[in-house]
Amino acid sequence: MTKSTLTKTLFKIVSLLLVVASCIENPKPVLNLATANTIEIDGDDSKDSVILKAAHVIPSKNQLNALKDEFIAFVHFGPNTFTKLEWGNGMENPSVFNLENLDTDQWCSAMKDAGMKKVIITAKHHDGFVLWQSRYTEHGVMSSPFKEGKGDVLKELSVSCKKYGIKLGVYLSPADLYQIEHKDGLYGNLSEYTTRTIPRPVQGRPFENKTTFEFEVDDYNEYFLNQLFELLTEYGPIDEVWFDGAHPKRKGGQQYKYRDWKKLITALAPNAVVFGKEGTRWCGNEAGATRDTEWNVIPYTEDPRTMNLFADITGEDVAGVDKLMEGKYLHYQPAETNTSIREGWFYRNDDEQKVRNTDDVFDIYERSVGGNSIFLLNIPPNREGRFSDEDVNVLKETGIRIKETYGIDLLENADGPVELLDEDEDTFLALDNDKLMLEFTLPKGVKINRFAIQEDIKRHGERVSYHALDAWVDGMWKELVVSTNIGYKRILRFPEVTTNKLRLRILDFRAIPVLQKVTAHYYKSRPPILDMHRSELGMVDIAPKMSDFKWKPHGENASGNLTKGMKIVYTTNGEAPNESSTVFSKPFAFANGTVKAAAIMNGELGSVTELSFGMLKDNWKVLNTGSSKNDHNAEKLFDEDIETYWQSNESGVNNHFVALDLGEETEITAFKYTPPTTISTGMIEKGIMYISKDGIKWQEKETFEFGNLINDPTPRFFEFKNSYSTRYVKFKVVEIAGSNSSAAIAELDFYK
Ligand code: FUL
Repeated sequence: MTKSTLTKTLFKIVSLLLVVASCIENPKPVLNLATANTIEIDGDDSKDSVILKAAHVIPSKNQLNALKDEFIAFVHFGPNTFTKLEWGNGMENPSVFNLENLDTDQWCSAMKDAGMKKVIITAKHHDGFVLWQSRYTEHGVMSSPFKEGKGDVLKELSVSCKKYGIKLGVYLSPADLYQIEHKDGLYGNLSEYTTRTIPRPVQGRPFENKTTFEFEVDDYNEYFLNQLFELLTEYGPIDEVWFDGAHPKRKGGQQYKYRDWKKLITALAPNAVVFGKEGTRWCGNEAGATRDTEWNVIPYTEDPRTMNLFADITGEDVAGVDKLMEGKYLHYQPAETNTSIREGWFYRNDDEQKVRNTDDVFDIYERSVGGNSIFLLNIPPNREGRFSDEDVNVLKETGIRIKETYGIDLLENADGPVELLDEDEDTFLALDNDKLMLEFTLPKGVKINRFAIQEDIKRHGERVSYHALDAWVDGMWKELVVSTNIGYKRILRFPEVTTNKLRLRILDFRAIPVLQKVTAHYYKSRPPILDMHRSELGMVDIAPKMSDFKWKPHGENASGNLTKGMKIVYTTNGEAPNESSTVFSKPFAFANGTVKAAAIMNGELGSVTELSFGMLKDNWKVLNTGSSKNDHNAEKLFDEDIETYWQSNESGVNNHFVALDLGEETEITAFKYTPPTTISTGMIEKGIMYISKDGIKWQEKETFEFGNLINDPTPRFFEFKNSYSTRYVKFKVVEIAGSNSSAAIAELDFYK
């Protein structure tokens, strides 16, 4: 018998015993198979048996803890904070990291206020600069002016984490531009794979932890393992290790011996969940978008327990039944919904770089944590070594909303299945096939608009695939909302209703559902987030952002309900709007400046939305272009519609330019490039701007460079070295992101 047949037979025997045991102990056989973190699909499995297996895949202890942390922080900090770039190139002089003050206590206090449980810091981003006192490189804080080379950002953060009770995780980028570009760099240096002892001893810098490992590795893997050893033994405990899949560049066919990294992590940081490998996965976007249905049982064609390379899992349906059928292994792997509180992952400035408002962050919180995933929100510290005030306020406000809404369970005194209402995480309720409805009766009517449900994933995996919630209103049941899967947690959102009786109906499932907890809540609606748009003729319109209210049950207009009695106020002089600002009543003409607007509801001022508008474009014309694809002519880059875009043809090096006539001679000081968002190609990474008095003879004036556009296609603002008086401008594209060969611009704006 081969090892794999033996394992399969054992699995079947254990499963059978479990079924028998569960039938004796409990009349409802809720465990039909042995549960496991990974279950193999056999050649003879039918669709039904695959579904049943999926319902028995459960999280590991570390994955479950990661889910229970719910809301966690990301910190992107390094040379990019000072160079204002999204991606460094590895050639930065460490002296750019000119940090004079560092206040990690302030970071942790703000995270604590937000209700975040863990922080993951970019100990090393793609540029290869290290934020800790590594023994194995000079490219880092040790060569920077920060505390005269003696500073250690990670050490200070780990001390603050302990003080504030926040768990610590490390981001260690496998891509390392310093090691790629530097003449003695180790990345892809084609060194031999030989037996190496980790950690490599360094004279005068002994380790307190005396564990050693032997691995067959090359220079870069050894370097990486040595650094992991430092991170996991000298700053711990470490609760997450974050491996980014992004690679601005590669060299020499460098391979990563992840299985060896994993051995080190398992031994030195047994509580750490590993992101980007079999532990947790990327949700597939960096915008804070969530799937309506996020199953965490993921199909793999190779065994994830022994895999070295993990591809990104993207797309809308990644683990529906049809997808499961394509796999050979079913593996539990929660998604991390990762996004930044600011435009971009690194801090650039306090005026141009926009910060998400509280409504936005709270909305993502509800969709991600309440959508079976972990919410990982990045807050990039500024050049003063602190979180900026605006970010701190948003974190604080978000924390208050979470506490006010979810800190109170309106089912506290309800009658209903006690296993679901008590605080004991070890009680659960298995439903009956013929009784899939649960009722909760309250002593008196309460106002609710949120309902949270948790399955007993720890012991029984995720099973529910469709469910509905009803309220008893005017002597009858009224359906409030229907939804799909549940898993770790589903937060249902619906227009407020006053009721003393709620009914949960399970409508479809992968195996008999086993629930762990239900709670009901009331979210006090705030003035809505606003949206601004300028027409081609330069008229600015302001209205509640509809996309934030997608959860419109039964055709009822939830947005309308929530915004009753609302008024919108705005300013154009840079000041924040307040009660006495101009009331918006109809679109107004505006150019060259910033509009700040907020809604006021029940006397409460909502989050400020701001948008900077360049000069009017009504007289612009296209002078010429290198090329344009059908339906993507260059007029599209000044039509005030970010959904449409100019796109050049793939072939020909001289195809990628566009020259514009601005209608009259104008003094310009900056431009804004809005990349297309409806396609993920064509992002302009490098370019040159020319000006001309006659549209014939051109003078080169500015070169510009933008990073991380594919993952983060938000507008980029570029300020000129000088102001230029010109009527004609030309943009020549020098480099397109992701080795694409056709460039695109959704909108271009010039500022006076
Ligand atoms: C991406 C990186 O390229 C970004 O710079 C950032 O670190 C983000 C979290 O992951 O892939």
